[in-house]
Amino acid sequence: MFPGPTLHAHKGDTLVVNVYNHASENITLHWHGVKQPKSPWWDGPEYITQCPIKPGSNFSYILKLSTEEGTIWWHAHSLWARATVHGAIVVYPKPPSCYPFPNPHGETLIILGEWWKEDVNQVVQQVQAGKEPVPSDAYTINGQPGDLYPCSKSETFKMVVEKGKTYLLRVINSGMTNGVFFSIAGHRLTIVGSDASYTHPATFNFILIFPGESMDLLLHANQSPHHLYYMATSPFSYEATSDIDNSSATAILQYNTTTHDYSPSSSHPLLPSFPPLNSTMAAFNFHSSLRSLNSPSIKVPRDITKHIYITVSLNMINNQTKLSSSLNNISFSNPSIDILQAYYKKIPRVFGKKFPKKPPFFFNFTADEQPESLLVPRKGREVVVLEFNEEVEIVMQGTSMVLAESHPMHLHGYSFYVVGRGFGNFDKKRDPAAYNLVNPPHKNTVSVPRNGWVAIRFKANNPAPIL
Ligand SMILES: [Cu+2]
Repeated sequence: MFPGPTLHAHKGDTLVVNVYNHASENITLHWHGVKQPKSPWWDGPEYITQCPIKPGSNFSYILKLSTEEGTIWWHAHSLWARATVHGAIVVYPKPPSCYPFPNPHGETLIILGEWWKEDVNQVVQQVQAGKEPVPSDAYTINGQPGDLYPCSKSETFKMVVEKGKTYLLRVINSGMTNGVFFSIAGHRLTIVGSDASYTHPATFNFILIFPGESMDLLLHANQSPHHLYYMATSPFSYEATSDIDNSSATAILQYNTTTHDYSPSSSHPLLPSFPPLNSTMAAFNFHSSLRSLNSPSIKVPRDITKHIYITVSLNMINNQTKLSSSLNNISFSNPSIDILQAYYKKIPRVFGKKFPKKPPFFFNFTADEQPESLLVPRKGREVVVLEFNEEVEIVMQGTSMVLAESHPMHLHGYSFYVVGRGFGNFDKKRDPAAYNLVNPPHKNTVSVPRNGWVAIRFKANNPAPIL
């Protein structure tokens, strides 16, 4: 089954998931966007909160849902197994409460993915060897690449709608490498939620969704029922088209009254259009326009007692032969025991508590040329220690070391408010004045703009070692 099974729950439920590893390699599962209040043992990242589940053995996860409402997902958290081992978690409002929008006529899951013909273990070996991964061979919508690829078409995903009705699309990007645009020909999409928090409704011709993000969209079936429409996804990237998978996956939107049913060989559905592949401004404008739904539950931290400023870079190690990413110039190296256990049992020398709260070197992070002397990061396993209930701001600063790209960043155990973003180097005197502290989006995954920065805030009320 690909994608994997969907978990359905109501807000506040607790789920128990027994995972049997019938595969031939180690695996863990992570419940992406489930905050797991005070129960980090079941969060899932390999070597952070647990050792992997070995082939032939099993592990029971307890998923504690709390404030999440909307769409999140689960995925393997062991190397690149996530590419094929993932599925959705749909969290409905707890009755008698209901959606903050008119009840849709129907709901459809749209899981966007990325497919390699070669074994992803081979691909990840290249990454571990410090090379760029080979581009994927296809993007997928609910497991199928669709008509624009020279392969099987009969199982292309098809959604049938009734004219005049509204549908809720729960879109997840489970891909490995880049953000993707998603759009449906002839139809506009109204975003009403993201990362299991509601958003102020806003209508777009396309959305941009990064790996790890989810977006809940209302689709109004208000176009001519006599056409077939493609829904399509294609990449957003600043890399050369030769270095990425620059193809598009498609699925079909069809009205139930249409006189001609979809057939891969004879139908010619309408195609949506997208911004250019590298349209950094389209990305920036889309993400900047997201707002939380006005509700009494918006509590943007205003008494920040910990400011953390982190550079997010791609670096070179091993005499400049290997790529290695870093945060504040530290490249994480896997421990032999998981960090949570080391913390709990007070095992020394597994991790340090000295993750720098600001970059060790200040330079023009986003300049066209960077000094070679800064190319090499140090290796380490350092954590930031937060006081319980303190209010934290993290500014993530993209750099142009090796390659300037937008990087998705994700926090476990929390959703955070995205209070600001901008291009260039973050200016702590000027930029905070423009923060949105009224209705910023509440997210668990955010992209750092290419050659720019993003500022997030949260209250540290979920004690645990988190990633
Ligand atoms: Cu996660």
